[in-house]
Amino acid sequence: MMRDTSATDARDEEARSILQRNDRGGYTIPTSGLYPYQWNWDSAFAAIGFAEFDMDRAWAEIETLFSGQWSNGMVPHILFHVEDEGYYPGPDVWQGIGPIPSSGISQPPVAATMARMIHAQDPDAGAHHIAALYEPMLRWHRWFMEWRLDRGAVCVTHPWEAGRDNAPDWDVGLAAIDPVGVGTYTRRDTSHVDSAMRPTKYDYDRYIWLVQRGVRLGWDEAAMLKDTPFRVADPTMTFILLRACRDLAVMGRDLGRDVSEIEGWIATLEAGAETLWNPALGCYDSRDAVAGTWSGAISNASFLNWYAGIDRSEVLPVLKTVLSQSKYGVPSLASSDPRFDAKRYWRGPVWGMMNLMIGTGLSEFGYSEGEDLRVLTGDLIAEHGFAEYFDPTDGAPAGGSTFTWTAAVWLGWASPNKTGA
Ligand code: 2M8
Repeated sequence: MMRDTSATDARDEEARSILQRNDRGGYTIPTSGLYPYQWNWDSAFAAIGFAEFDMDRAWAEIETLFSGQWSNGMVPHILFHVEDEGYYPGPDVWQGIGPIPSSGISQPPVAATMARMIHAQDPDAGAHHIAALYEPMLRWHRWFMEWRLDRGAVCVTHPWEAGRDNAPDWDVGLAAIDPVGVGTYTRRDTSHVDSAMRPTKYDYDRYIWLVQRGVRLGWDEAAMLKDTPFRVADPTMTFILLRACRDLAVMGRDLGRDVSEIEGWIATLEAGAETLWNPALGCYDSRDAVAGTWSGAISNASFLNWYAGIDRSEVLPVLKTVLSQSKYGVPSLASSDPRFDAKRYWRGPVWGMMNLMIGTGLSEFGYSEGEDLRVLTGDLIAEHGFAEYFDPTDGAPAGGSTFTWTAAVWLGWASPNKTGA
C-alpha cells in the first residue's frame, strides 16, 4: 500500500507548530492551560522533536532545564519560570530551594539519553553542548545514587516523581498516609480536563500532604528520609537512570573523562533492577520499600528493561500478551488488571513517549516488536492527533491536547518521514 505522503507531511507540520506554540523562549510547556510551566522529562523529549528542525533550540531546551539544578545536584520536576494562576500546586506551595522557583522533587532522568541522541544527529556542533552539560548531568545522576536507592533500585518519594502519577504502584504507599492537616485547596487540573481522566481527590490529598511535608523539612533529603511514609522502588526510575548512566558513560569517554564512578553506578543499578523482578507476576514490578510489598502491576514501566540494556527472555511473552489486548501499544496498566481504567491517566491509557522508550529498547536488541510499536504509535497519532495520552482500546484522545511530547515523539521517532518507511 502506498503511504499518503501529503498527510504525513501535514502531520509533521502540525507537530512542528505545536512545539513552536508551546515554546516560551528556551523551554516548552507541555500544553497551554493544563501545564503552563517547564516539566523535566517533557523537556528532554521535546528536545528530540526540536532536533528535527532546529538543533540550537533542541540544545536550549535541555540547557534551560539544567539552569534550575539545585546545589545538591537535584534537577526539579517543574521549573516555574513565569508564574501562572492556572496550575496548582504552584511555586508558593512547593517553595523549592533552587536558583529559580521550582518543585522539590525530580522526575525520570531521560535527559542524558536524549542529549546523546541529539548529539548523534549533530556530532560537530553538539560537542560543546555535551561538554557543558556533562558535569550537571553527572551531578544529577549522583544525587539519585546518593538519596534514592533501595537495594540498588531507584525509589520515588512522591508519585509525581515517577511521572506515572496515579499508577497503582503507589496505592499501598499512599494508603499509609493520613492526610491530616492538608487543608482546603482548589485543584486546577479538573477545570481543564474531564475529572474522569485525572487522579482522584483521595490521591490529590496525599500528593499535597507529601509536598507540605517536604516544605516543612526544608527539602532536606536526610530529614525527609527519616520515618518517610512513602518510598517506592520503581522500574521507571531504575531503568531510565540505568540507561541514562550508560549514555553518560559513553559521552564521558568521548570527552576523555574518567567514567569509573558511572561504571560503578551501572553495576549497582543492574543489580537493583533484579530486585524489581516479581516472580509471582513473572515481570518487573514496583516494590514498596516501606511496606515491603509488590504492587502486582504490569505497567508500561515493566517493559523498560530493554531500554535499560537488559534482555530477559521471560518478559517478551508477557509484553506480547499485553500488546494483544491493546490496539495502539503498551497501556500504562495491563487491561487484565482489575484496577485498569482506559481513560484515567496512568491507570490504562497509552502514552507516546513510553512507547518510544520501550520500542527503542526492543529495536536495539533486534526484536521486531520495537518497529511494530513505532508503526503503531505513528498510526495512533496520525489517526487521533497529538493528545497527552490515548484510550488503548480505541485510541480516543484523552487529557490535554496539542501536547509537546506527543509532537516530539512523532517528529523524532514515529513519523514515517523519520525513517522514510
Ligand atoms: C503529569 O504530572 C503533573 C504533575 O507533575 C500533573 O498531573 O499535574 C504526568 O503525566 C507527568 O509525567 C508529566 O511530566 C506532567 C506534564 O506533562 O503531567
